[in-house]
This record gives sequence, structure tokens and C-alpha cells, in this order.
Amino acid sequence: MADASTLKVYHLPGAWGLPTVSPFCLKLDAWLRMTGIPHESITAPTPFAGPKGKAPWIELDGKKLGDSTFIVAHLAERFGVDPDAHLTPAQHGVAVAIQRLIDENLYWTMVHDRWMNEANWKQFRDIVLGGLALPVRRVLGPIARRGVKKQLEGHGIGIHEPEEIAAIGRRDVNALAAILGDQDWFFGDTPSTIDAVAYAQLVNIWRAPFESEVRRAIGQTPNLVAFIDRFAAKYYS
Ligand SMILES: N[C@@H](CCC(=O)N[C@@H](CS)C(=O)NCC(=O)O)C(=O)O
Repeated sequence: MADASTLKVYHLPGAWGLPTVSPFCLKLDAWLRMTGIPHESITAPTPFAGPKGKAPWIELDGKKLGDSTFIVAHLAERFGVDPDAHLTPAQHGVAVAIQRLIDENLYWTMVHDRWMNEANWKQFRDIVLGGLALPVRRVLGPIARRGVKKQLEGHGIGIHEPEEIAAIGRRDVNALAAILGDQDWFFGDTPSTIDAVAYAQLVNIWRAPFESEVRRAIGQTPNLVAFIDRFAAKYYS
């Protein structure tokens, strides 16, 4: 019987063999696998019940907490785990910079490809809204899409042409491939939080059967494809 000290993790629905199509939700899921913290995983049909209206969120000790980065920091303290303990201060700094590239930039190129490309959207809407009854999905779909278009414009990436957005995404992918080089993990032989961040975003682009220049770019970087496979084999086999 679950009590308040049972960690409940809420995430958006999954597809393509992934537990969730949200990179932020998958980041948290991957980090929980990395750290072995026991939890109950719950699929939410929308992010609206989260304390910030976004997924993922958790419930623990009678409180709700949103934002994958805040959640990771809170859980690391609450459960006394630190998969980044072996990093130097400089590596901690680089990890923040890589995470910004992934969460605040590369993520939005994926959002553009999923939501704004007509052919991709026709497939994706039934996945991302798949937890809702069909009549609700039909009403909510166009409203959600308009909201995402506004978010893309607010971020800034949405004012660009599709080819320009593809170039931005390609540059991020190539930067990640160059940073990883021939290492197994972003900081050498031992995985750390940034590997969960990178895996969650890259696999969400790579596994989705969508038309995407950024996906093609990942396919052209064998070390990133090997990294995705390595992470999946270690934590999701
Ligand atoms: N900074 C947040 C971002 C979370 C986020 O943007 N989640 C998306 C799903 S991938 C979401 O819930 N979007 C709904 C919306 O913006 O309305 C985190 O790290 O958790």
C-alpha cells in the first residue's frame, strides 16, 4: 500500500519502445534507473495536473514537485545519491552547459519537427494525446498545437524557416558528437546525470519514425548512435 513516502512519478505516454515520448520525463526515468531509487511510475494523459502545468512531476512526502532538474536535485538530496560525485568542478560546469544545449535548444527543434510538420503531426497527435478519449482529442489537438506554435515563437526558434531550424539542430547534434568523441559516456568511463539527459533527448529524436533532418544528423554520427544503444542496453534492457 503506497504511503506519502512512496515516490510517485508522473510522465506523459510512451511510444516506439520508450516509456515516454517526453525527453524531460524520460530524463527523470533514466536518472531513477541510474540511481535505483524505488518509485511508482504513472502515465498521465496530459501535463495539466503537474504543479507547473508541465510533465514530469512527482509526489513525495505529501508534496508535488515539477521540473525534471528540480526533481533530480531534490531526490539526490532526499535519498542521498549522487551519480555526479566523481565529476570535477570544471566537469560540473560543462555538464550544465551541455544540458542547456539539450534542454533549451535541441529540444525545441524536436518540438518543431513533431508539432509543425504536417505529416509528423498527423502521427504524433494520436501518440501524445493518446490517453484522451477521441472526441476530447479532436477538440484539444488543434488548441494544443496553437499553444505549441506560440511557445516556439516565444522561444525564438519558431520564427525561423524549417531549413534554418534543421541547421540549428544539426549543429547541436554535431556538437554533442564532438564532445562525446570516442568515450563511452560524456565524462569518460562512468555514467553521470548528463548521460541520462543526452540519452533521453537523443533517443526521442532517433526512435521516432518522423521526417526530420535532425534525426538524419544523428544517423550520421555513429558515436551518438552507439551511445544511445549503450545507454539503452545498460538501463533499459
Ligand atoms: N523545464 C521542464 C520542461 C518540462 C516540459 O516542457 N515538459 C513538456 C513535455 S516534454 C510539457 O509538459 N509541455 C506542456 C506544455 O508546455 O504545455 C523540465 O525540465 O521538466
